[in-house]
Amino acid sequence: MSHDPIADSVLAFLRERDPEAGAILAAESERQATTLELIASENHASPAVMHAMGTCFTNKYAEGYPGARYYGGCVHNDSAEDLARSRARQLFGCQFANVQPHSGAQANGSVFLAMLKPGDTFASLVLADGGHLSHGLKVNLSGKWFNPVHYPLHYDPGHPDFERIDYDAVEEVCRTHKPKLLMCGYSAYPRVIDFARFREIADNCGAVLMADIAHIAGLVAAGVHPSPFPHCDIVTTTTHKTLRGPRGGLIMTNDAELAKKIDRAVFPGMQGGPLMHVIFSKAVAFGEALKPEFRAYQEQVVRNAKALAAALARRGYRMTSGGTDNHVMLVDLRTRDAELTGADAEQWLERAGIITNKNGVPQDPRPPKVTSGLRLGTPAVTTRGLKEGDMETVAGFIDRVLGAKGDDGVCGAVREEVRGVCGRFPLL
Ligand code: DSN
Repeated sequence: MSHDPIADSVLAFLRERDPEAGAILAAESERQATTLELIASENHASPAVMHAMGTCFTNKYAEGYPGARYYGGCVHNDSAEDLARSRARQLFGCQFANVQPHSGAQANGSVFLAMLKPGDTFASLVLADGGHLSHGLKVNLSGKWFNPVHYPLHYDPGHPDFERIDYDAVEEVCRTHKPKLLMCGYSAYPRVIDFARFREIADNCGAVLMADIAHIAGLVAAGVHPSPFPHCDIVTTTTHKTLRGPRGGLIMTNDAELAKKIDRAVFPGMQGGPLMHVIFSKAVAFGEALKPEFRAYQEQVVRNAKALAAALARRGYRMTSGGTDNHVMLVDLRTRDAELTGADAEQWLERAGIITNKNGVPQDPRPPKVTSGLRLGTPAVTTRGLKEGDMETVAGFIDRVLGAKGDDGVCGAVREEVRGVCGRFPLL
């Protein structure tokens, strides 16, 4: 038996038919059930969302869009995709939604394909400051085929907006480089994004304004972070982070002409057959997100993040930008211990059952595989039911492990206590 009913129902089939695969699933199920997941981009999807993915919709080719497919037999696939699209529109208050992108990177790539020609300039925040690899990293298609220019944060520690977006500098970068597309929305940025200010800047330089809200989508859907609509022309997101759906992407707009370009870019431009089982599951997840309890969940995510940041700050850790407004925090480990690296911290914490990811802090002198920071987020532990008071306990676990520099005995002792917390806050 594993620790969750979804895995158990699959294991019932695999036990005899494919025990080798079954053993891998049982182990992953056990790992998720008995560890505290603090990776800001991960979550625990509901049984309904996970079950919806494991259905006969995986058997179907449905290239095209509802009512205009290239294959027969799509009648119920049309219903599933229409349901997902209409719920996405309702959730985010917009007029057009494309639910086919397989991932956030594919959603962003589709927007580039729709809006830019190779060599065109776009403006974004660089990965090292909290952006994403699909926002112009040189090794990614976005950086190889297009011309990214990056706007800065405030890097002066004496500035009141230290490590927050320098909106005047965004304006300056856009005035100088005249990007065709201006991107906002980030993967490691703990503060509220001023979409209205980005709109003004985009208007001043004639750029299309795109927001990648992959991290904050759940907060936006619940009204806990300001919406990119009506300010942004195009909004992309993933569906599996704070939104707590299946792994996938989504693109939205209020502009009918842009919607047509985006649809053509996703299919046939970027992708072939849509993952209909995932689209069906997206519909289920969006239905969950439309319920009042989803707002309460997102409010708790933010309260927990603030509590965890404060509890770590009391133990000598510096949060970049001084704290968090959303679900994520970037912990600068050097204030606790100048020698401590993100790579070591990630490994030591994993041995204690606390799952995190190393992450550069702005202007980090260490390389990306080492880093001086840890990125922490509260969506997954909040799904388990942990509250503000429990964040003090979690901060204490983290500090014991890092203070002892990953000592085996300390990691082992914390591992047992983490199992205890997981037992008190079970999944599903
Ligand atoms: N890898 C995701 C994250 O962790 O933020 C973004 O794609």
